[in-house]
Amino acid sequence: MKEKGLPKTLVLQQLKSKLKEDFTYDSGKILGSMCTKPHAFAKQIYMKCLEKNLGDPGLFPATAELEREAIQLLGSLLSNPSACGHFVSGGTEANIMALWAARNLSEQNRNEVIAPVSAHYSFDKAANLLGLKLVKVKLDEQFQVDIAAVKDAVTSKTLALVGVAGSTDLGIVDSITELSEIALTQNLYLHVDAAFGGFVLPFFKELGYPSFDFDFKLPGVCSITVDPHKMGLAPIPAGGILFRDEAIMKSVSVEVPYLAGGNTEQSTIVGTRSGASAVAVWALLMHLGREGYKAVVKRCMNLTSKLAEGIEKMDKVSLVTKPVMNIVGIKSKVIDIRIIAQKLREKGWAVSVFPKHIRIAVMPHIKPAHVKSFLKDLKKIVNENK
Ligand code: 0PR
Repeated sequence: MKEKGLPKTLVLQQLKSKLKEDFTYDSGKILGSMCTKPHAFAKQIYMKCLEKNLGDPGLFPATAELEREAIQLLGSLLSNPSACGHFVSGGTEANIMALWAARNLSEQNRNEVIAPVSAHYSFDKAANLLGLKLVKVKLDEQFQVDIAAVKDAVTSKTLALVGVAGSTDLGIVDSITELSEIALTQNLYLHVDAAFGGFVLPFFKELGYPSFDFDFKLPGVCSITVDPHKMGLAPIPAGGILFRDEAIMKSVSVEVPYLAGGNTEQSTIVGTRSGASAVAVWALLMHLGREGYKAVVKRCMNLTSKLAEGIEKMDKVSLVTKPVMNIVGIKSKVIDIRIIAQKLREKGWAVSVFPKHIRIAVMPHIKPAHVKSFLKDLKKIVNENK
């Protein structure tokens, strides 16, 4: 650090030039992200609440109450208005918290968690941190977790099952109904990772898309990850962890007796935590309502169909599978997918590259013109390749 500070104008100038390297959502070039441009109203609220700290609810009881209300609103979206939980830094922390609770509630001799190979890498982190063994099971032909393989993997050491409702690579929804049945009969904890799907799937029935049971409606589901900073349009950081009831959440709580407001129980990994995130989510849920979010999903799904149709018409590339939600997988039998991604990058497009396919997340910041222009560039790249 320099001894003497610089005038604000100079710092701003430097900052402007340094930040130029970053991609922007407005450019429409970010096709591989599960985050999006935060809603303007949420941004406005967030800015108002920068000093709010949910780590000390005795100082900010109103903020803590708004978090509770927002969690209940999300709970009602996921078929359980009496769900409890927290807004955390993201899906990673939410998934860690779920396995933390599962481990604390289980008998001591159990240390295995069964998850599909499609589960997000945050479960590897969670298992590592918590001293658990992650048993990964294969997928079936529809890219859903193979239920027979899950049943085979259950042992006397199993403590939890993980199901994904909107997989990171393809947006696939596992058969949570069947996982719930296994969890109930075998007395196992079931966590559903709906970090992405939690703000998408609840609207499918009304929108006329094939719908899935994945939430607390299923009696075996103990917790759900649902991230406002993905399809919820909230500013980062806003992950969400919802537990079916207090008893589950209490398994990870510690007493913090010395804070203002007296005895406080804290059931998060971190202490100091953004109140602005929680208030912004509350405001957005109130402002958009079911109708607002449904419209966002409808737009993204319509655009997903346009993108998928465009890919289907092309030679040399094809869809990995018909998109279930607003995530599209593009594969090629003749061209290395990495080369296609590299050429796309040279044309300014940022996509995600999985071992066998390119992933596009058709997020709210993507407009029809962006999809059109992407398809044009992709066609050119594919045709140029000998
Ligand atoms: N669960 C699922 C199903 C996910 O897809 C992700 C992340 C997580 C949990 C973890 O969420 P956090 O990243 O909030 O901890 N999914 C995206 C991915 O890994 C995250 C992402 C977001 C990637 C924005 C890129 C990006 O620009 O692909």
